[in-house]
Amino acid sequence: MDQVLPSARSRGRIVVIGGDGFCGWPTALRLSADGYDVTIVDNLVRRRIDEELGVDSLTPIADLPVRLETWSRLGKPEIGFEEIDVAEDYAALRACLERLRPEAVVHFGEQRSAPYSMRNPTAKRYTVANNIRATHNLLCAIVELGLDPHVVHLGTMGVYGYDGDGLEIPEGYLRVKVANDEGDLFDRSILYPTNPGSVYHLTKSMDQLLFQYYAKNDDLRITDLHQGIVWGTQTDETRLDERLVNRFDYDGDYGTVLNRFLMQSAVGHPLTVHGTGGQTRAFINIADTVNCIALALADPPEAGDPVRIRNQMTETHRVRDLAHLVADKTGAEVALVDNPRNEAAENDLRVSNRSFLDAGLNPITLAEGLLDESISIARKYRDRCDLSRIPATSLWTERQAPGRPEFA
Ligand code: NAD
Ligand code: USQ
Repeated sequence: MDQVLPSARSRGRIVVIGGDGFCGWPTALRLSADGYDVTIVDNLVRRRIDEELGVDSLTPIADLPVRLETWSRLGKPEIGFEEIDVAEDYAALRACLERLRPEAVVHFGEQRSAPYSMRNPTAKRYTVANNIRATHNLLCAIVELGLDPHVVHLGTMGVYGYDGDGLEIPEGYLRVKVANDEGDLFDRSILYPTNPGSVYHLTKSMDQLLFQYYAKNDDLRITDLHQGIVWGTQTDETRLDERLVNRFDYDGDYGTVLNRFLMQSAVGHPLTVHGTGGQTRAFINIADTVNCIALALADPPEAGDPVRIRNQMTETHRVRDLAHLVADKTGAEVALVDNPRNEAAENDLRVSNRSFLDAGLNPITLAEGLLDESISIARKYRDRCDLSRIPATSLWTERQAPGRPEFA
């Protein structure tokens, strides 16, 4: 198969797996704007899951060919697209990598909703099969082809778990001392013990072991980004044309908490705080997601290095504090609803994000006006909201709904 040569001015070829999604689309545009030759690999399953759930992005997202044509018409470099299911079609993935021989692969291509992963046995099994096979197929194909791309994977803060007492979570590794029978102490650096809170988060914990093994055995160069909850919609590139607008999920499965609160305030729905709202989580704006990936790509590990793990988050907040922040800004009502999840009612959270700060990240925070942008987007498109899709109905355990047919 012919190999694709980079154009003269290219900073290198990058494959963005999952590049039609919420984080992948603005990242693909940013990397293209930065001068990389970008090819999106996606099987468009996320759009099909919307159909399955009977919901649509609050923003009217254009089909991927229209998105790509719009980008080219703005005079930007062409972005390639290959429709491949990387979990199911190993041969197509391998052929794509063989042809492109990318310098980097950014891997967003997984089922990313915790509630969706807990809906029923079918969704649990799909999430595990899709996510683990996607990651393993990528690593396996790179080794089979003898390639050496920098693999940048989107992991999650949720691998660390959320029943902490406020002790700072390090970036991936925990330094421990282990005693032998004589009581002599030995230093060890181990993967931070995982404590996933959903089947989805479990797959990200399992991904970590795949990365650890392939970095050790095959010298693959891997960065795993443990990302917090992403909020916001637009980036500098997606603002350029309405047909480039990013996805805005608001439904009970895919909508994440802050974007849901912003949208709920726009349609006059009470803000749906689960339980007491004492859950503390890590957050990052979508523009900083893109900034962090650019920074991670600029600083690849060497062959033989352990997996480089970076915590990709900029601030932590308690859910009820976010609800009151949005309520104070918009006049929305705050409602405490039964928590559909099996999670700690209250937790503290402190996270190190030292490596991105040291690399020059200047974090965008909730205080910086982008909340207003999200509120105005939510207001602009509120007529597209289906109020019946707002409640979160995926329950974590059978005991929360005994006899419910979908758990049978
Ligand atoms: P998304 O669902 O919007 O996008 C994922 C994309 O991957 C979709 O376009 C989907 O079609 C594609 N995809 C899924 N399985 C695939 C397969 N087998 N083959 C090819 N393509 C496939 O999700 P997102 O919000 O953009 O998240 C991207 C990544 O970032 C995920 O891995 C997620 O775990 C991680 N992440 C997201 C958040 C967040 O708040 N959105 C936070 C932390 C981490
Ligand atoms: N929550 C509410 N009300 C809502 C929605 C959520 O109180 O209407 C609560 C949840 O119970 C939970 C918290 O808010 O305690 C966060 O929920 P979320 O849906 O915003 O985020 P989560 O399920 O953790 O998943 C999201 C992304 C996932 C990513 C993860 C990062 O969907 O892909 O991995 O954020 S993290 O949370 O840091 O693990």
